[in-house]
Amino acid sequence: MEILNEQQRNSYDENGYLVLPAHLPADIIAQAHAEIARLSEHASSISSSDDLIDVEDSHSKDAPRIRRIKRPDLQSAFFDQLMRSDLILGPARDLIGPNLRMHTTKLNMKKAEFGAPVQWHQDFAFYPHTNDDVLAIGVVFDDIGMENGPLQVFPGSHKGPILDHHHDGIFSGAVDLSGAGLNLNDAVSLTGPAGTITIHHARTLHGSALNRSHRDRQMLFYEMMAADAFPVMGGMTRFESIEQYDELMLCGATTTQPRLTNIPIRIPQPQPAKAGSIYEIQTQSGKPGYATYEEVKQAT
Ligand SMILES: O=C(O)CCC(=O)C(=O)O
Repeated sequence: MEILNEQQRNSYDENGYLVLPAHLPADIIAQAHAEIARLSEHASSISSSDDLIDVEDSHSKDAPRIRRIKRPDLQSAFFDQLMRSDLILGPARDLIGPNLRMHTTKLNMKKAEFGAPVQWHQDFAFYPHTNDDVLAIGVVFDDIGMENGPLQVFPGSHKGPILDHHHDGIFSGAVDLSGAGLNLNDAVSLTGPAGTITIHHARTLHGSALNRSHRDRQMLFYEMMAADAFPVMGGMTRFESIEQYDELMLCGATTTQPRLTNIPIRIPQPQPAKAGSIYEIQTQSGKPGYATYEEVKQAT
């Protein structure tokens, strides 16, 4: 074990998530804020989402509202280096072994007053793999409390089925909690000071509410898997060749021998008409979930 102790690993195995409070030093958090400010400048030159930035429905060039900075590892050497540092890879190696491949990265901005919810889902519903040594590390850049949309998880849900993320036969990336027999009161909110990291298993059911508070909740997700977890056909992992796939290796050795384990999967097909970011996909779910900014505005 590099970073975690046995108790933390057992807790992850049991509950499907882990929180390491104040794991990153203050200078990294300060640099991250400067990088976020730099990458955010692009928003005032676009009127709708593009390859770099996903914008809120209420965005305009004059009043920019960023929902997500896409692939921060590609847009910023700083976020790429952070992903490859022992601060991030150490805990992942402790949980799923020495050979790690990146799936994707994203920086969910959840800005004060209007930052969008992410409806309940399991990552594995979007990208089923041959085994479930697949996880996401969330890096918290602002203090997160109950009021600014913490990541919420259902403990132990990573041991259950992949729930129904379809609507009218079309993949829509969201779960109806009560339809699945779940109660929001049983979810755990992952709060902590800036510098905290969260880790959740790809089968863990999770989501986060609209940020109506006066404080931003900027959180970057590094998603990765054991190198021998291969995407199952029809999932949303795209690569053109094995060479391109191997470029995603973060550490250790690649393989051409997928490890198959007896786990539940569902194929996220057919894809919805708007198959962009999770935010766009989930607008087509037709399922009850966290209130959106537009719904709250209409009600007040
Ligand atoms: O930002 C969040 O709270 C949830 C992120 C997430 O689950 C996602 O972007 O897929």
